[in-house]
Amino acid sequence: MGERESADALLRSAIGGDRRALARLLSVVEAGGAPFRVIAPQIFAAGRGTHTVGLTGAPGAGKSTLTDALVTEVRRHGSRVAVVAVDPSSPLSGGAILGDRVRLRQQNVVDDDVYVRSMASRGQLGGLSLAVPEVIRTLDAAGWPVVLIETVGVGQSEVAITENADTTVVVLNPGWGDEVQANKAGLLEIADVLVVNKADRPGVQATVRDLERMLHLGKVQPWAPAVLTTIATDGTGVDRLWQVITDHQRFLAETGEREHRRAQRRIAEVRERVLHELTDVSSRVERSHAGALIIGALAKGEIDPVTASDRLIRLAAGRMADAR
Ligand SMILES: Nc1nc2c(ncn2[C@@H]2O[C@H](COP(=O)(O)OP(=O)(O)O)[C@@H](O)[C@H]2O)c(=O)[nH]1
Ligand SMILES: [Mg+2]
Repeated sequence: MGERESADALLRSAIGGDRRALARLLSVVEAGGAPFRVIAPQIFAAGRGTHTVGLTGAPGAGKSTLTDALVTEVRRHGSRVAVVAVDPSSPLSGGAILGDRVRLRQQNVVDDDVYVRSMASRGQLGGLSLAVPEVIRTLDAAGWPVVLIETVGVGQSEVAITENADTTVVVLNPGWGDEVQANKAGLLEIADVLVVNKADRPGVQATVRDLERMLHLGKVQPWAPAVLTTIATDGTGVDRLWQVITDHQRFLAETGEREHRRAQRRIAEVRERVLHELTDVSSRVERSHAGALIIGALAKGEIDPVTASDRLIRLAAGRMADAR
């Protein structure tokens, strides 16, 4: 059986509801290699338009706990739900360590209508930021209408990953100047929904007030980000959170904003992919025999940098032409 056939078969089985096939398919997708590339168009074509919700915020804010509470809430409404837990900062931690952080309650773990996938930045050809949208697409193709994406931190790459979501939920805590930090990190700008989690702790109302004040300073937008409070550990406020998330989904659909955003994201994604692949070709060419000769001549001052780069680009173009 050829690679194409097997990836095809995995996709068919995954679409048919086979979870083990889906897990293997996601590994093929994450690896980003040739078998993935041949089925990428089919995965795209099979997409039905899943609603993606990104949760971001500082480590310890309660994202994982809130994700589990949201899974429970989504299931209460009868919809299937997938969770993608992304850790861009950990190149080495495999699924086991990361998986441990997405600790769903037992009722969700055994639920056939809940699916969890952990991703670390390990081994992908295209890097994690290229793999995440493809993993989401694959879950979409496999019939998961809601995908929650949890990132572990608030760095640049985490924010970029959150931007793959239709609805971005920023999770903060009361007190400690969290709202100021979030503002500095640019989180208030990307938030469709702001959640002050750990509302069982002091300072909730002050934090909510500060956030609302900061939001009002921003420009008027057709969707005004809501500020909500939750206690993720006992589920308080999570029903309201899910309601606001679905309100946002409806807003996006009705205004045409959803398709607009998705199209913009696809364009940004392709730019990143092209850049990544050109960089990849460039470094492979540099390491090739012909490339090393050019670099050697450049190092010795026998040729100038412009000539060296022109020659390397010509080599790269030749390689790419051969590969197609
Ligand atoms: N008191 C309180 N603790 C919470 C709440 N939500 C989460 N926690 C606790 O905060 C800690 C970090 O939660 P976690 O979900 O792992 O945070 P993450 O790093 O953002 O994913 C855990 O010990 C949780 O039990 C809450 O609403 N109230
Ligand atoms: Mg977590």
